[in-house]
This record gives sequence, structure tokens and C-alpha cells, in this order.
Amino acid sequence: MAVERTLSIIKPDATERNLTGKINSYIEAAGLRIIAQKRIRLTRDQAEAFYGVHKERSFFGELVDFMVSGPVVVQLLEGENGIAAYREVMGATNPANADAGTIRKDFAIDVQNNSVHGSDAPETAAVEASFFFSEIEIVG
Ligand code: DAT
Ligand code: MG
Repeated sequence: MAVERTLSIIKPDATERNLTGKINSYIEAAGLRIIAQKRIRLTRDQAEAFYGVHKERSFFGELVDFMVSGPVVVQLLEGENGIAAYREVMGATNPANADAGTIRKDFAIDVQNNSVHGSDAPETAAVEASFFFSEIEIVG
């Protein structure tokens, strides 16, 4: 195990319901530190680029529409085994399959309105972190 950084996004369904603080408490209770954070509105170009890996999927258009539909909070998290630790507290992509006590089980509405994003591997975490944050914004 090692200390890792992972990119989190609190999605528009969650900011709309004023859940940023509640979600942050799940993050911190999981032993992760929020070492950078900002509330932004994604442009369509940013959302399409960020989710470029999914561009051939049937849900891509709806996913992009959703991600630009309201503010998001982008965050860099750091902790022991941080990438997997955050995936664990997030819960499964579809909240119907998420374990008890996870963010998606407790807050997500459906597979699209699923409240949070988290990086899935060290390579994607590094790319996603630099997509949103410069070094001077990160205080570890
Ligand atoms: P995750 O966000 O758990 O990493 P993913 O990378 O497979 O999941 O998909 C990215 C997002 O795309 C996901 O958070 C919500 C949306 N999505 C995935 N599968 C979907 C589906 N079957 N229908 C609608 N949206 C979907
Ligand atoms: Mg993913």
C-alpha cells in the first residue's frame, strides 16, 4: 500500500441537493484528505474530454448533458491506498447495487445521477488531477 491521490467530482445531482458537506464527511470518515477543492461549472468541451473514454457508449450524450447541467465540486483526495479507498466509499456505479453506508447508496438517485466520480487507476488519477488542478492549487 502507498499514499495515493485520486480525483473526485461531486456531481450536479448532489450539488443541487446541497450535499457537498455530507459527501465530504463520508470522504473524511474514510481516512481521505481533501487536499484541493473548487466549485466550477463544466463546459461541454471539458465534460466531453473528461469522459472521452466513454464517447462510443450509448449514454455518452446524456452523461455530458448531465455533467454540464449544474455546478460540480472537483476535489483531489489523498490517503493510504486512496484510489481504491475512495471507490469503496463511493459504492457501485448503479446505486441499486451499492453497499450499505456508501455515498451512492445513501445519496445517489440512479445510474446517471450517481452523485460522485472517482478515478479508477493510478494512470487515470494522474491525468484527471492535472485536468483540473495546477500544482499551486494542491496543498498536501
Ligand atoms: P464510475 O462512475 O463508477 O467509474 P463508469 O466509469 O463506468 O462508472 O461510467 C461513468 C459514468 O457514466 C457513470 O458514473 C454514470 C454513467 N453511466 C455508466 N453506465 C451507465 C449506464 N448504463 N446508463 C447511464 N449512464 C451510465
Ligand atoms: Mg469510471
